[in-house]
Amino acid sequence: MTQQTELTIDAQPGPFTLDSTKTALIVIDMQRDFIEPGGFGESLGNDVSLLAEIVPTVAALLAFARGHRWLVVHTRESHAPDLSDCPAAKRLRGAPNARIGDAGPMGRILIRGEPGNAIIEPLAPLAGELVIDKPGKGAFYATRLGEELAIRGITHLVFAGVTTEVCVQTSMREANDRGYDSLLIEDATASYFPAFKQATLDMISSQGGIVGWTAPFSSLTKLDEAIPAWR
Ligand code: TIU
Repeated sequence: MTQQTELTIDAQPGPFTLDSTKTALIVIDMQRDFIEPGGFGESLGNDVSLLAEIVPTVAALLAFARGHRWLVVHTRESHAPDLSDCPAAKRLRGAPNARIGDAGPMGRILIRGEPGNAIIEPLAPLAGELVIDKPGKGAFYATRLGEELAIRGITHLVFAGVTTEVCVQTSMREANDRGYDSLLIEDATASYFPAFKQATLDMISSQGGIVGWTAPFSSLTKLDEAIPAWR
């Protein structure tokens, strides 16, 4: 049977309708530097254990996206080894002994190609999926993401990843300015600060969806349970 490509998802502030042939899942920065001890997240003074809790849900969301043949995009926050793409306004954050580019237990912090910069193994990209290295908080800033989406005719974006109020929210605001309709999966995103996560979810969907939509992952899976012939 032909797979139905249009899905309508229960979301805040209202239903989010997408066409799978024009949709991309954007998984933001699920890399060791943020999720494991010894990386950038910990160097900023954060408890990284909070972020690991979403890994099973992000893995299930990846499986859903692959099953529905969405374009899958993974981002990594990363910098060139010579730090030419890391302004002082960014590098001078964190504790003085553990800044971007400094040596850490997983290699140089937030540097492209270092062990700590890799996407965590349970969420590893598959062949054919896009991996975007981004020097900023937003996934569109100084990357080829916009061009990659445009040549594939993508109109709708589904977001997951970390952290909710920093790189995820920045990327969703960039997407909104560029004309994409965006949905954030609530239990597939995390922050070092749970109150910031909740505030961000509220900010995104308030004012009639001023930035986009939010929904729990169950709003997607219940669609497959209702019509198993889609799979
Ligand atoms: N510090 C923090 O919450 N986030 C970042 O620095 N980068 C991302 O959100 N990926």
